[in-house]
Amino acid sequence: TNQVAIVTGASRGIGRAITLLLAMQGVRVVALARGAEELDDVAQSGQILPLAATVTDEADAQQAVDIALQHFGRLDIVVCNAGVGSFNLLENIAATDWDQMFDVNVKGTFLLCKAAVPHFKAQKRGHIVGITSDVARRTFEHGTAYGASKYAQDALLGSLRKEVRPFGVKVSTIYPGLVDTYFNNSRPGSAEAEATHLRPADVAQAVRYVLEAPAHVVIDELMLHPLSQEW
Ligand code: NJP
Repeated sequence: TNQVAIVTGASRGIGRAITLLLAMQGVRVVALARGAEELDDVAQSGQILPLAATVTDEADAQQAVDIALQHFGRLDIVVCNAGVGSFNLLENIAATDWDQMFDVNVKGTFLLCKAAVPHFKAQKRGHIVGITSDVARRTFEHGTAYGASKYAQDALLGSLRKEVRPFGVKVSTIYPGLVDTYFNNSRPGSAEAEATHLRPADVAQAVRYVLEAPAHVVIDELMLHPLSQEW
């Protein structure tokens, strides 16, 4: 494959696993995160171009698209993965935390899609993959802010799917359950998480699967959970 992707939230967790799996398959990746220096060790192959940027800034999102086109000469895939969450009773959620969840999870997805879609429509091809959450499809205590942001991100992607389909552009939404990452100040790799959580690589395989669908097939939605998780 000669393809080029942008992956957001690529420094850690799920985004890093997606970046590494795509690179292993020969996809060249603009790997966007605020802490892109965490990718320095894997950037040497030349397959991965770390980009220190924030998904919440419109100019940064546009820069990611411009760099893909200038440095690698094309853009085929964007993976909107960057996300943050904090969990509490509604009355204990700081308004600043609410804003951050909506800025990163919803506006971040919006801004990268906004930058990439004109290019995808013009070339009549492209694939947008959104990493949302199973909580885009269920409600839970302590999830008023995070859950609302994931429902919003999911609605954005679902609406966009209808807008771009006539142009041959695909939107696939991935809904993971619990994943063993740095999310919400976790420390991945514990023995307990082995049984109760997906690995970041499991979600990366789901992304690979939707990307490998034949040209005439779009996998609209894909949900995955650890077998132990009731949801
Ligand atoms: O989280 P974590 P995950 N601009 O904390 C980046 C969803 N999800 O891999 O900027 C650009 O290990 C941050 O990089 P940095 C979740 O909602 C998770 O679990 O350097 N990047 C880091 O690379 C999210 O959408 C679970 O700090 C920004 C990455 O995001 C996605 O999976 C369950 C950024 C976060 O890595 C990946 O989360 C589920 C910004 N402004 C859905 N802010 C789960 N873990 O259980 C943050 O259903 N990042």
